[in-house]
Amino acid sequence: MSAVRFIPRRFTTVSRSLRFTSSLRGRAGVIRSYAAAAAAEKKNASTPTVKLTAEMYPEIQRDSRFAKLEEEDLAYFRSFLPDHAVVTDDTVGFNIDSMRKYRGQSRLVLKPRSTEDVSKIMKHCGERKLAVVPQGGNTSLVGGSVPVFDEIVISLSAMNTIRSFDDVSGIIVVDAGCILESTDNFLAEHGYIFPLDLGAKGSCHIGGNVATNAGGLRLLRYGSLHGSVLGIEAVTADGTVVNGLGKLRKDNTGYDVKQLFIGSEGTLGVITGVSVLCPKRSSVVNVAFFGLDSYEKVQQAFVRAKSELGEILSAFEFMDKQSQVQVAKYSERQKPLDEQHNFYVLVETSGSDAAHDGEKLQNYLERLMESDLIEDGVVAQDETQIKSIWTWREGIPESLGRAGGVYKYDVSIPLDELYQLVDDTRELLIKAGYEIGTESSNIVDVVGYGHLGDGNLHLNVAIKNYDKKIEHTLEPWVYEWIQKRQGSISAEHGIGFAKKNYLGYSKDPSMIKVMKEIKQLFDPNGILNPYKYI
Ligand code: FAD
Ligand code: 2HG
Ligand code: ZN
Repeated sequence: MSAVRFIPRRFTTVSRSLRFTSSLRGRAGVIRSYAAAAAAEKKNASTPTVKLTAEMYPEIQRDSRFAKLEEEDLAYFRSFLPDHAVVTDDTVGFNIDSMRKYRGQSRLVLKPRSTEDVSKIMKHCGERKLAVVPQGGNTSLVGGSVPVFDEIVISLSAMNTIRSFDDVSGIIVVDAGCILESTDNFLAEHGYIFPLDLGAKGSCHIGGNVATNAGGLRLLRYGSLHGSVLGIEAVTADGTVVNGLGKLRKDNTGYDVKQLFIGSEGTLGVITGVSVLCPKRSSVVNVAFFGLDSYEKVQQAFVRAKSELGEILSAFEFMDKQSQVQVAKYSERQKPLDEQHNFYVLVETSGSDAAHDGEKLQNYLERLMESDLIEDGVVAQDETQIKSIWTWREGIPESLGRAGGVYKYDVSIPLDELYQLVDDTRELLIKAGYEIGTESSNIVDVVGYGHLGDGNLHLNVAIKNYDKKIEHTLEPWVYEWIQKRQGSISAEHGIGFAKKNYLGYSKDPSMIKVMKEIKQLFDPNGILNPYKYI
């Protein structure tokens, strides 16, 4: 790649503004601190620092309809699973979530190796009324992936085989436990790309992605998993294998049952296999990162990106100044720009003609500069710089969690009011008497960023210690704010434990009734991921 491809007026190249070193980490690095946190917790298992969910939320009681695990159950699981797949002594990392906000008390983690194993497990649990939690990479941001009480964890981590790939159609069939990044690396070797990308890619599973209907960084380009997932194989509460692992783009024969599993968060069945339509990987990718002084200008830059970059636009991420301050504080990475701008945008193009795409991006950036929409920016000159800028963006959630914890709100609101929620939240907390960002205050900052192209804001209130008083100041106030604007209280992370009581702020009672009927049909005893969702 040539040294300097785009130098719009007042634009600096990344290579000039940043001193890149060979120690730049890959994008998977984002999630490693969570793994480190879980490892630290394991070492310190006798005095864990994450409080039990049951203690934090004493209003939730264990459901007495569920049986308690007995020696006979363990003996049964050991009759068909190898010893290392029946984990009873090292369950801490499976009980604590990635935000270190929730902690269950499961004494058993099962690691099935096949759909048949899952079916046997579920048949037994169904008959015995033993509650279970399907778990993928445990990167959930809503407390969905960890037990609340003593539910058995069914970890899909040992089911990680790519079952088939057709390099004409681009259709891949995978075990649910395949890690997103590994699957994407496999596809890259064949010139294809997985139609989903997110900061937790190094840990999250395809099954978990489908179970949460994950959105991520390129939904703008590739759409939702409701479109790209072609088939699902899942095991329901009584051990029945629902075989819907079709590989057809078009199939109008009856109800599209697989759609129910997409976004069901482990409440309807354990997903064991998934077939996905993957697009061709773009041969030319460009990334620019620029600073703007107002949210109004961010919106204008987005509208112009849609018309001026058109079909090559593949991501449009926005971030506020506070987010940059936090990443800069905790990250050893090189910053793309200093923190003097009020807002930042990462724009990515993906296409196949270097000259055409480069010219389009350069023209777009120059026109934005001429219209005084952007103040300063950088354009990546090679793949390392592209990765580095993306890593910076993807590092925001991790950096925000460094001080202790984060109250996270993942919302969809009409674009014109999207950022207003961040300002209003800050004002709410100040009026309630909280100090923000001082040495002695528990609240570190109130931050907004997200997938502007999808109308999705991540409001994060970073704190040193989880505090019920702060939580009650924020909730249900945030959800009421969303409801008034007919927004969604969960744009991409799901409902899990965190938002279970607030579904009504986004869903009509008639819809919730149908959801409960569907749950009853698939899981009449409610053993699949209880205390969550509905
Ligand atoms: P887990 O966290 O293990 O589980 C999530 C839920 O799915 C749980 O309810 C669980 O019971 C259920 N589940 C998991 N596997 C199965 C299965 N095989 N069958 C049935 N149910 C199952 N999310 C986004 O949408 N967009 C983002 O950009 C994004 N970025 C993130 C960045 C970071 C740093 C982190 C930590 C998280 C991010 N997330 C994002 C949230 C999370 O990564 C996604 O929700 C992801 O899809 C969860 O996958 P997982 O394998 O870790 O599932
Ligand atoms: C992202 O877009 C993820 O980075 C995580 O969805 C957002 O942590 C969050 O709030
Ligand atoms: Zn997101």
